[in-house]
Amino acid sequence: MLEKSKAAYEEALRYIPGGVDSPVRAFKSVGGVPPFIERGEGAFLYDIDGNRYIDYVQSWGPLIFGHADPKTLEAVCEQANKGLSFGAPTLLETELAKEIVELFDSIDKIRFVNSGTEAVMSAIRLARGFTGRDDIVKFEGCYHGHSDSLLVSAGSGAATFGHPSSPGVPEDFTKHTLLARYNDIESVKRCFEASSDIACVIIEPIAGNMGLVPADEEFLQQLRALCDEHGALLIFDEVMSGFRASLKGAQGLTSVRPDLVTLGKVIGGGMPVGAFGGRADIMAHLSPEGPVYQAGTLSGNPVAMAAGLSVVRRLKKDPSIYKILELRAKGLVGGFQKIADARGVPLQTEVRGSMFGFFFNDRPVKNFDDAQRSDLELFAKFHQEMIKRGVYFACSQFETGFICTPLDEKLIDETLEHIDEGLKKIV
Ligand code: KE4
Repeated sequence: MLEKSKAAYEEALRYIPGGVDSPVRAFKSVGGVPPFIERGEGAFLYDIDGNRYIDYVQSWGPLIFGHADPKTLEAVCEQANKGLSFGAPTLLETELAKEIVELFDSIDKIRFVNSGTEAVMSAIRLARGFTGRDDIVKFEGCYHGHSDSLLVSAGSGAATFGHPSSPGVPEDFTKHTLLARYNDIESVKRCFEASSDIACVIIEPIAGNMGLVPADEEFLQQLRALCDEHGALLIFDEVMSGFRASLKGAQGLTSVRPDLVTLGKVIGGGMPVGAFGGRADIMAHLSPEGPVYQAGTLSGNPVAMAAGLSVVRRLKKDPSIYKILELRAKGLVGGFQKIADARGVPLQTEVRGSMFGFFFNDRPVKNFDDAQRSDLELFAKFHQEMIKRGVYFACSQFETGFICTPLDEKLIDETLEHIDEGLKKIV
C-alpha cells in the first residue's frame, strides 16, 4: 500500500533531517510511513502509490475550499503570469489588508509576512517595543510557531515529542517567558505577581495545538481585564482559528477584543502568508513609521496575495459556509461519539466552526495537562487504521481537524464507517 512512499521516505532521510521539512509530518507520534503526496483534489489527497485519502488536515488548515481549488488556482496563475515577486508595493497587498481590516474591529492596521511564526515573532517584538517591557506570558499547550522565546512548552510538534522546550534556545531567551495554565485565571494572576515587566499575554483564543480546546468566555474576559489592569497587551494568535472558527475566527465567537492579532493559513489560500495587526497606535511603532524593526523579502508576495484575496473575498461574500461546515463537523464528531460509546471507548469531542477535535480521554479536556492524559497509544493505532482505510486525520493527538467545502456528508458517512471498522479492529 505504501511501497513507493517507503522508498521515497528512505531517500528523503538521506538529504533532509527526519525526511521532512516540518517535524509533525514524519508521523513519529503515530508510527508508520508518512504517505508522500502526489496531488490533491477537492477533499482528497492522492499519494505516490495511488492511494486516495479523505483529507481532514488540509495542509493544517489553509485549504478551506479544498485542494487545487479552481478559483484559487486561476487567481494564482493569472498573477504569476505577471511576475512572481517585485519587492515593491502592489495594489494586492492593500486590497487584502482592506478586506481584513474591514472585517476585524480589533485590526486598524495590518502587515503581511510569510508564516505564522514570523507573524507571532513580529507581534511579540512590537508589543515589547510599544510597552518598553521584556516579559511575555504564554500558555502551556499553546503553540505559536518556532521563534526562540515561544519554544517553551509548546503544544504542537514539541509536545508531541515530549520535549516541550527545545535545545538551542538560550536560557536567557526563555527567562522572559512566563507560563500560565489555559482556562486558569489564577495562574495568570501569579505571572503578574511574579513580574511587573509583562509586555503581553499571547493566547490561542481557541487552542488548536493541544488538540481542539476552546478558552472559556469568562476566562477570556478575566484575561482582558487583567491585561488592562497591568498595562499589558493581549495578543490573540488566530493563525489557525482565523477564518476557520468563524468568518472572524474566535473573535466572531467571543465578546473579548485583543490589542494585536496574528493570522495565517487561510489568508494565504495555501500559499505562504502570515500577518499581524491591531490597534493603530501600536502598529504606528512599526518601521518605517516607528522604531520597531521588522521586514521580509517576500512579505506581501503578489502571487500569495492573489490566492489569499480569492479565498477571503469568497468567504466574506458567503459566510453561511461556516454554518454548513460546522454542521458537517458536528455530524462527524457526533457519529464518532456514538460509535465510541457503543464500543466502550472513552472519547471527548469538540467543534468550533469548521474545526473539530477528538481525544481518547474519559474526562473533558480544558488544558494541556488534561490533553496529555489522553490515550496516545490508542490514538496512534487508530490513526494507522484510518490511513489504511483512506482517511487522513492529523498525525498527532495534539492537533485539530478541519472540514473543507468539498468534504460533504457522503464522505463523512464513509469516514464514520471506516472509524467503526477501525475501532472494532483495535479495541
Ligand atoms: P507557521 O510558522 O507554521 O506558518 O505558523 C505557526 C503557528 C502559529 N500559531 C498557531 C496557532 C499555529 O497553529 C501555528 C502552526 N500550526 C501548526 C499545526 N498545528 C503547523 C503545522 C506544522 O508545524 O507543520
